[in-house]
Amino acid sequence: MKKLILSSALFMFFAVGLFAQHEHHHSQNMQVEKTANAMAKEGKTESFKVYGNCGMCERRIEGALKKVEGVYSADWDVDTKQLTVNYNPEVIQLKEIKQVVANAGHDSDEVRAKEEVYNNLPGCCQYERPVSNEGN
Ligand SMILES: [Cu+2]
Repeated sequence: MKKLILSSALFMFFAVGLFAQHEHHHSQNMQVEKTANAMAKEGKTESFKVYGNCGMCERRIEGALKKVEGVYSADWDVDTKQLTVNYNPEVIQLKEIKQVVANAGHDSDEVRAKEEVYNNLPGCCQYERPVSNEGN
């Protein structure tokens, strides 16, 4: 009887050991997977000028890009007027991102917002438009 207890205790010991090892291996795989996902999600970062005035503009610009597939992050700086976007170039092109921004009412170096969209912006947001890029 004592021998039986001892051998089942030994068995348990090994079983737990194997299980623990398996778990460890498993979590290591998960880590590798996570890292791969993070790499795929790293995207490309670009900055360009977007015309605007205030915090409302910031929310409008960033908010418009938040819903766009392939755009991981968007940050517009009210002081420098620089929009920094991190995106997946296999899903969306920079020009398309500028088009989304223009659709929200904001000119950039490449795409100009339509007159009626600009005119619909609140008064405080009606920035001085660049004269250099005639569009539409
Ligand atoms: Cu504004």
